Amino acid sequence: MAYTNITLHKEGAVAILTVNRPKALNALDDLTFDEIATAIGEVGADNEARVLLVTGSGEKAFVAGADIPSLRALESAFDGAALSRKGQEVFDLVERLEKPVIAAINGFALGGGCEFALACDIRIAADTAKLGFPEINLGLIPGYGGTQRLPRLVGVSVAKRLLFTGDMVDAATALKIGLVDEVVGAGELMEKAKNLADILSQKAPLALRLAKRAVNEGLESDLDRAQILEASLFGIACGSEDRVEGTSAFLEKRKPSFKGR
Ligand code: DAK
Repeated sequence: MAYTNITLHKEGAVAILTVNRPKALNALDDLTFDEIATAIGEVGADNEARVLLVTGSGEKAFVAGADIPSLRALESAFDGAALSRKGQEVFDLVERLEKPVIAAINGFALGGGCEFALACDIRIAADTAKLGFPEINLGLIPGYGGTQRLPRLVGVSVAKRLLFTGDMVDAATALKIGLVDEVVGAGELMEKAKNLADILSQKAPLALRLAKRAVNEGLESDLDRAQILEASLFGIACGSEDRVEGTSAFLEKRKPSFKGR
């Protein structure tokens, strides 16, 4: 599939999606959203792609937000709501992809860019990255899931402070508040992110899928229901060939070879 505003390629079992509008600091316009959605479908259908890594092109930005000219051109509240739903749906696809998704945050991750990172499973940031939600300075609020995913990740008080002030935080602060999971030198970001992706690509794909679903869906339920869900998903894992392979390999003191069945 040929893309204009993103690139998608594979390195072994790792698919790498790069938002590629460097002149606009990789801001998300309509076409970019469409292409991200198509790419997620492509990666989901590719049995050889075990992990997705997302990043931004150039050294300056991961994604500097929604495309501001598109936001200015909105003509009505209905246009705004439709745009918001579209972004939400695309980031839901990211969150629901049945493979781990790692965000390699190589620079500014602002507004919609930070919302993109929030929809990923794991966030690794370059020490030069800056993250934040400047929407308030544009007379807006985050419209792509940010007001909901941010407090779930960092807590209500820290989230409100970020959303109300619009202040950017540096990578070290982002790590301290739990907005990212790891900070690495800018020059080694992709290497570190690929290393983690490689490690995950060797884990049992079905179990990864089930673990992701258990966490994501369980967090939206009360503990009793979430544990019933966990038991069901555990049962599904028990029915897999990978469970037989994993437990046998342990007992036979060898490395498991998971097939995703
Ligand atoms: N959109 C389009 N172009 C952008 C952009 C963006 N978000 N951010 C930067 N650019 C463009 C700049 O216009 C500039 O273009 P030229 O002038 O060269 O043509 C180029 O990228 C380089 O940017 P700067 O010259 O500004 O670079 P600096 O190093 O000086 O500053 C910066 C970097 C990231 C601090 C600055 O560019 C900046 O503040 N950018 C805007 C950040 C921002 O406010 N992002 C938007 C967040 S709001 C909703 C749906 C969605 C959302 C909200 C509501 N509804 C439907 C209701 C989400 C909104 C957002 O994401």
